[in-house]
Amino acid sequence: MGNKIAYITGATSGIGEASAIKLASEGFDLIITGRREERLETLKNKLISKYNIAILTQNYDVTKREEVEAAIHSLPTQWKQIDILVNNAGLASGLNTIYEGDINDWEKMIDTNIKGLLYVTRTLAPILIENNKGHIVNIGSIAGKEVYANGNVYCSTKFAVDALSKAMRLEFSKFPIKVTSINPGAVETEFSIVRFHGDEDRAKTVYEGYDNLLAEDIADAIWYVVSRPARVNINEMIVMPTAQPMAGVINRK
Ligand code: NDP
Ligand code: 8X3
Repeated sequence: MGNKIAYITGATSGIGEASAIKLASEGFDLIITGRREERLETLKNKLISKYNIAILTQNYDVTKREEVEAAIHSLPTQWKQIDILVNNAGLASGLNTIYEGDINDWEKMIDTNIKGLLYVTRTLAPILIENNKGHIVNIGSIAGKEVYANGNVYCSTKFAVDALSKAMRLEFSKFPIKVTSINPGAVETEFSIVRFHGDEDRAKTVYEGYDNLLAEDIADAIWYVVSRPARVNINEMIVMPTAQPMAGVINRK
C-alpha cells in the first residue's frame, strides 16, 4: 500500500469495472464493491497481478443500509485514506409509462440510485472529512439532465443525483473535498440487460446502428477529472455518443 486509494461502487461490470481497470493502471489501490462476489474476486486477482497494486473487496448491496454501514465501518485503518469515491452503482429497471409502470421497478431504482448513493456517501463522509481530502465522483446520466419517453422514474432518480451532486459540492468544498458529476449518454454495458430484466436480445437493440459509448470512455472521463491539479474542479461533465445529440434521440445508420 502507499498509493492513492479509490473506492468504487458497482465495480462488477460496465463503467465501474472499467474505472477500476483505469485507476489501477494509473497506480491507485482500490476498494471495489458490488453484490456479485465472484466477479469482485476475479477482478481483484486480475488487477493485482497486472498492476501490482493492493485491492480490497466489499461485497454488499447498496440498498441495504446496515450492509453499507457494516462494510464501511469495517475498513482497516490503512484503507481509510480514501482519495476518490466513485458513486457508480446504479441501474434502470423497466421502460414504461407512469400509468403502466411496475412499482417494484420504481422502488428498485429509487432505492439503488438515490438511497444507495446516499447511504454510501453519508457513511464514508466522516472518513473523508477526517482525512481533509477527497474527491467524490457521482455517475449521473444524460437522463438526469433531460427526460425521455418512458424513462420517467429512472430519469427522476438521475435528476436527484444531479441535485445531490450540486448540494454535495456546496457542502463539502470547505474541507476541501471536490465533487464532480459525470453524466453519460448511451454506454453499452449490462445496463440494458438489467433494464429489460435479463432480455439480452432486446438489450442489444438499444446499441444497434450507431457507435455507442464504451465503458472505457467514461473511465477516461473519470481519470480526467480526478487527475486535475488541486485548484481545479470539474463540476460536471456530459459525455455523449456522437450519434446521440440528446436523451432519447439516436441517429442510427
Ligand atoms: P452495469 O449494469 O454494467 O453495472 C452496474 C453496476 O452497479 C454493477 O457493478 C452492479 O453490481 C452495481 N449495482 C447495481 N445495483 C446494485 C446494488 N443494489 N448494490 C450494489 N451494487 C449494485 O451498468 P453501467 O456500468 O452502465 O452502470 C453504472 C452506472 O452508470 C449506473 O449508475 C448507471 O445508471 C449509470 N449510467 C449508465 C449509462 C449507460 O448507458 N450504460 C448511461 C448513464 C449513466 P452487482 O450487480 O454485482 O451488485
Ligand atoms: C442511461 C442513459 O440515455 O441510455 O443513463 O438512458 S440513456
